[in-house]
Amino acid sequence: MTAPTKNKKLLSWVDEVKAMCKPERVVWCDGSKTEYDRLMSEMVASGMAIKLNEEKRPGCYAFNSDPSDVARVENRTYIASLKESDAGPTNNWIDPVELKKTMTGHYDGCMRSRTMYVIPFSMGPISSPIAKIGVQITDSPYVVCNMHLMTRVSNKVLELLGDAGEFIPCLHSVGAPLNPGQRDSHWPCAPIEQKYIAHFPEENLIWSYGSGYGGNALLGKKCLALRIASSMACREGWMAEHMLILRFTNPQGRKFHIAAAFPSACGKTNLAMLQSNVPGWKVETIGDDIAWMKPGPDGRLYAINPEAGFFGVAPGTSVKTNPMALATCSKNSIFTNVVVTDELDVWWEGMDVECTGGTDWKNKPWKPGLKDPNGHEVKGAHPNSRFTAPAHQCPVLCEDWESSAGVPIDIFVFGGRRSTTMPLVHEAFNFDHGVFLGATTASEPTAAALDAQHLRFDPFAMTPFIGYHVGDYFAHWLKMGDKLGNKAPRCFYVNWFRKDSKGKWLWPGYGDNSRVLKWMCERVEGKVGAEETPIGLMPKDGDLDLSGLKITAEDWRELMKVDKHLFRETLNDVREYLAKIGHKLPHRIMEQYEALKKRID
Ligand code: GTP
Ligand code: SPV
Ligand code: MN
Repeated sequence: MTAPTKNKKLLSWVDEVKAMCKPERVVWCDGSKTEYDRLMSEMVASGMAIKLNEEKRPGCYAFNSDPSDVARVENRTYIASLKESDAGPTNNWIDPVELKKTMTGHYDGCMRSRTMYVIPFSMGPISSPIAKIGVQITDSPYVVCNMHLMTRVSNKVLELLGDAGEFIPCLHSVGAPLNPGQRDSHWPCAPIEQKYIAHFPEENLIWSYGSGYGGNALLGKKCLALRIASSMACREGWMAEHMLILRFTNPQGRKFHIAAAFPSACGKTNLAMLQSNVPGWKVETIGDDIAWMKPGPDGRLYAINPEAGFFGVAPGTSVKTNPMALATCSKNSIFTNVVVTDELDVWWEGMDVECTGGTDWKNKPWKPGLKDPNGHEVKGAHPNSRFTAPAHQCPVLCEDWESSAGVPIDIFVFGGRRSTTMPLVHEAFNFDHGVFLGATTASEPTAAALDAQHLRFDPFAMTPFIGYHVGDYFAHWLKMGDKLGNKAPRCFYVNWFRKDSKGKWLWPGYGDNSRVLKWMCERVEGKVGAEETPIGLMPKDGDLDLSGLKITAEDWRELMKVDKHLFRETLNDVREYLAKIGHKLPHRIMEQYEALKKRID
C-alpha cells in the first residue's frame, strides 16, 4: 500500500516502527465506513467480535476482553520526563532512555503475523485552532474501530498535516505476536508485568504496549488529550482537564456553560446528559470526559470537547438513570465486557430491563441470579464494562458542540464519591479557595482503574492524568485564575454519593442533580444568597429547589450536614497529602489550608 502522505516525519516514523515491530503488512486508515465495516467483518470471522441483532441493535458489535485487561493500569502508566523531579510524587517515573530500551525490546517483532494500522486523527474539530493532530500506530483492529468513533479519523487530517506539519506520534501494540499457524486469541494482550503505558512529555510522544483496553489503548484519549495535553497546556497557558462540558439553559433562555471534574466512574457521563427535573431548565451535552480550555479574546475561558464519541460506563445506565446515553448507544456502537443475551442484544447490571440469559463477559453461559460455587452472585457484565458510541447520536447534543471557538465556561464543579463528610453542595469563597477545593478532592475507589483501593486524594479528578508535577499543576491553576481575574468561572463542590448510617443514598441523584445546577446558576446571576459556613458557601433554606421531591427533612439535614469533627479528621489527611507534594506546593494552597483549619477549630 502506498502511503497517502508526503509528510517526512510521519513517513520515517512509520518506516522505523515497521522495522522494529515487523508486521505482516501496513494499512493506512482513512476513517471511512467501508474500512470500519471491513474490519468488523474480519473480527466477526476471527471470533473476536460478536455481531449483535440487527433489529434490536443495528450496526452494533460486542467484544469480551481478556479477564486481566478490563481497566486502566495506573501502576504500569509512566511519565518518562528527562528529570524525575518533573514527574512529581503522583506519577510513576522511569528514565526515558532506560524505558525506551526496555520497551524497544518488547516492541521488537511484536506485530509478527499481524497488520500494522496507521491512523491519522484529530482531537477537536479538524482545523480548529485548539485541535491537535495525532497519528496512532496499532496492531489492534478493535482499537482502529474505537478510534473511528472516539476521534476524527480522516484523510483530511493528512491533508492538513501537509509535508512538514507537526503531529503527536502514538505507538500502540497489544504485545502478542503470532507464530506461523498460531490461532489468535479472542483478545490478544500481554501479561500485566509487560504492560507499559508510557509518556515522553518533552517529545510529545506516547508508547503503549500490552493492553487493548480503552484508556490504555485508545491513545487519543487519556494519553494524548490529558497527559500529553496537560503538560503542553501548562507550558502554553491553557488547560486540559478531566471534565464534562454541558450547557444549562434557564426558562428565560440564558445559557450557562458548566465544566465538571469527577474522578473516573463518578458521574460525568450522567451529568453531561442529564434530563432536568426543574421545569423550564434544559441540559445539552457538549462533552462527557475531557475539556480543553483557553482564554478567549473577551478574557473569558472557552472550552471544547476534543473527542468525537463517548466511552461510557455501562452498568447502572438505564432508562431511569441516563435515558440519553441509552439512546446514544442504541445503534452503531461497540460494547465491551457486557452480557450478550440469547437474542443477541446487550445487557448489564442496573439496566433495569429483564434478561432471560445469555453469555457473560467471560464468554460463559449466564442467567440473572447465577451463583458461583461459594454461593456468591456472578455478575454478567464487568463493573467497568463500556459502550463506545458516536457523539452525534446523542439526542441532547448541543448544536455548538463542534464550535471551533468553544463555549464560555461560567461554572467549575469539583467532586468525588464520598459516603460521608462532604455535603451535597458548597461554593468556594473565591477562585483560590476553588483551587483548594479542586486540589483536595478525595474519592472512594471505582472499577475504572485496577489499582485504586482506598479513599484517595484525586485533585481535580486528574491524579492518573497529570503529565507533570502535581505542584506545578496546582500553580498553573492559580495562574489561570489570576489571568482570568473577575471573568474566572465560579467554583462549586458537589457530592451525589453521601449515604446514611444504614448505607442508603441520601440524595436521589441523576435527574435531580439539575436542582443543584440551578442553584449554582442562580448564584452566578446573583438571584440567591448563600450561608457562610466554615467550609464554604451553602444554600440558604428554601433556595435549593426541592419542589416535588420526596426527601425527608431529616435526610436533607444529614445530606447538608457539615460535621466539624469529621472535617478536623479530614484536615489531618489533607495536611499529610499536601506535605507529600513537597517544595513545589504553592504557598497559596497552604494559606487556604491554614484558613480552613482556623474556621473549623
Ligand atoms: P469515566 O468514563 O470513567 O470517566 O466515568 P464518568 O465520570 O463519566 O462516570 P459515569 O457518569 O459513567 O458514572 C459512573 C457510575 O456512577 C454509574 O454506575 C452511574 O450509574 C453512577 N452515577 C452517576 N451519577 C450518579 C448519581 O447522581 N447518583 C448515584 N448514586 N450514582 C450515580
Ligand atoms: C476513565 O477511566 O476515566 C475513563 C475510561 O474515562 S478510560 O478511557 O478507559 O480511561
Ligand atoms: Mn474518564
